[in-house]
Amino acid sequence: MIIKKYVVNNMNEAMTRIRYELGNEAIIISQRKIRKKGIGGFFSKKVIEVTAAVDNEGSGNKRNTKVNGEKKLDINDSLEAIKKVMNRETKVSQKLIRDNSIEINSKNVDDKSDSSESNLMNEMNEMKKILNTIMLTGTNANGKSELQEKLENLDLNSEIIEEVTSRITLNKKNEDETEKLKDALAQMININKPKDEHIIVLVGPTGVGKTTTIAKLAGRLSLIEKKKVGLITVDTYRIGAIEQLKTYADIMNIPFSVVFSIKDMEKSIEDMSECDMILIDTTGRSSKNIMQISELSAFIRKTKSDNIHLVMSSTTKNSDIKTIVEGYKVLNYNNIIITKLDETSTYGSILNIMNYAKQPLSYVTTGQNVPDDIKCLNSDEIINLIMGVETIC
Ligand SMILES: Nc1nc2c(ncn2[C@@H]2O[C@H](COP(=O)(O)OP(=O)(O)OP(=O)(O)O)[C@@H](O)[C@H]2O)c(=O)[nH]1
Ligand SMILES: [Mg+2]
Repeated sequence: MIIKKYVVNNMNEAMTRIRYELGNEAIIISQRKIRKKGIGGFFSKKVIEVTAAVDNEGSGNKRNTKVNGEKKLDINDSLEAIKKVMNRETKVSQKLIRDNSIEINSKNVDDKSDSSESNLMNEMNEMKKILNTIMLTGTNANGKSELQEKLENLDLNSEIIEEVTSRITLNKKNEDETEKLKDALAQMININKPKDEHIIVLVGPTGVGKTTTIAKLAGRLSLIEKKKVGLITVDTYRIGAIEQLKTYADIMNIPFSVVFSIKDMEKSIEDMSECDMILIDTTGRSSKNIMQISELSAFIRKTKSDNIHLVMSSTTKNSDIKTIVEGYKVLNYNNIIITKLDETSTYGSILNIMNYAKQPLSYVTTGQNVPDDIKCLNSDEIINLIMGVETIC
């Protein structure tokens, strides 16, 4: 059996498309007015969603959909179940199908007792739920589900798409697609509301915004929260790196120190013992360069900090995220900062990074302005960004 959902402006359009695509044998299983929900469809005008089916047994067109690892949803099996429900209530079903509707009310089933009427309603509601799941997760002509295509457009990677699809399929709540998607995303988001830790170290690839983020944090803590903040850099590698952070320290009038060797680290931290917080900037390194990363690791161990934030740009290619996140694991980072949200228009990378790093998100940065362009986002804000409901300009 082939089952297809059409979103059309009127029933004429639906009938034309159904006859053309599925043939004269096709039956209409349901029709309902919807406001095109889901990603990008908020506030749009009402359309009709028509679900039609045609029996093509023997065509060998049996399709399975991977739902969750080994568990598979067989569309044909599910449709068989639906057919059984429909056959059991032959008279009513046939009348409803002739009317192109499964919207049942008491007038349609006058000849039925109250209990059989409510049984029928329950079964039909079950059927609707099964159909919704099939339409959402079953494959279309491109071999992809409607949901999969939507999630790909949000720039989510294939592992996350599989996990989201699985969570939605297993979600038995009576919610629409958007709510189920929100639920699935919420379960996968991990946030760490930053506490006032004594020593904070930022690590990450070159150019992601570590130094700028340190300056933003220093500005926020010293100028707004009136804390005593000290800055340390171990970046003696890049020309101009010391000057860059020193300039911010001078503007904010806060202590600043450069650590050239591992043994200098303890001394610099001791010199800042009066500070409430010490922010340590590090050299940007390629995660593939094991030598450089282990050199950095020696500096970080000396700080005795257990607040290591991995800084990553939201513009990082999906294929590179895993390499970076894995390469930096030796530094034992326990927070993630995602920068440059203003430079992208899809925010799936937030979830991609969090999912690979398996560490909570502490901050995001949203522009070059020091100290303004840094934020702690809550779960709803992240979901809205990922789903394209909100954006950062
Ligand atoms: N658009 C945008 N640019 C940013 C953001 N954060 C930092 N930048 C810019 O990114 C560039 C690199 O920033 P840095 O702070 O020097 O990056 P870094 O990670 O310290 O770089 P290295 O020390 O060389 O590894 C600068 O031009 C920053 O202004 C942000 O949130 N949005
Ligand atoms: Mg830097």
